[in-house]
Amino acid sequence: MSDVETMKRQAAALALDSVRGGMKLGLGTGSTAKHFVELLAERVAEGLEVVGVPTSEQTRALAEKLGVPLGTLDEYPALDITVDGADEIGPGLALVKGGGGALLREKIVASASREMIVIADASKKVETLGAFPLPIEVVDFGLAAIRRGIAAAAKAAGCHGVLTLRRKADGHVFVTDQGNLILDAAFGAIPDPAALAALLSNVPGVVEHGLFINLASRVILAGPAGATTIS
Ligand code: ABF
Repeated sequence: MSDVETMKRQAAALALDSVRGGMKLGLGTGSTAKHFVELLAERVAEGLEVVGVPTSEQTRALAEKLGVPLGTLDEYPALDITVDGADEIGPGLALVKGGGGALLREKIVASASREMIVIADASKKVETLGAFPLPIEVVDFGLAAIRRGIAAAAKAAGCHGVLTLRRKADGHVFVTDQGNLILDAAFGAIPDPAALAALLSNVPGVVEHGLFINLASRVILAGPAGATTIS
């Protein structure tokens, strides 16, 4: 396993320490969350009783394959803990998420959880959000008008940058698990994430965006010198 994968797994293992029998867990998406699902499955095989609610079809398939009992958010609308990765972690535990395209379900599941634990390698911590393009999930109607709405909202929050329609490696347009599209907004820097989040949420056609404000309760960051927890 590479050094960075070892760090991700270490962060995932530390998050697992917070899991108790009987808990209902939101299961995140991405390579770091994958480590958590794998470690959780080992504990389930040893007798730990939990129910997982996956944030993507990808995570559902992995958890099913590994034997983690699953339920839906309709069956379990109040979750104990969600453990998920992030693309950037900024001041105040504000996050950029959605590089994996699962931001909508991730945000719904995290919002339904008493606690959201973010696990990541130390490279994800930044002073200013925005170097990672911000994913914005939009409906498949009136894309040109939606782009204009997003640009105006971004300008009002002091952000400027190119919006790129996300495509898969084969060139086909990327479609989310909910059947929507993603515009990746290369702002470079987001001076006021909370303001941008509120403005983007008001743009007709924007289903959700990857700014997670006041959702993470704890971040476990694993670096070469060990892990630290920020809360
Ligand atoms: C999910 O996976 C996303 O919200 C985020 O985009 C991504 C992080 O992936 P990784 O853990 O592979 O860096 O958590």
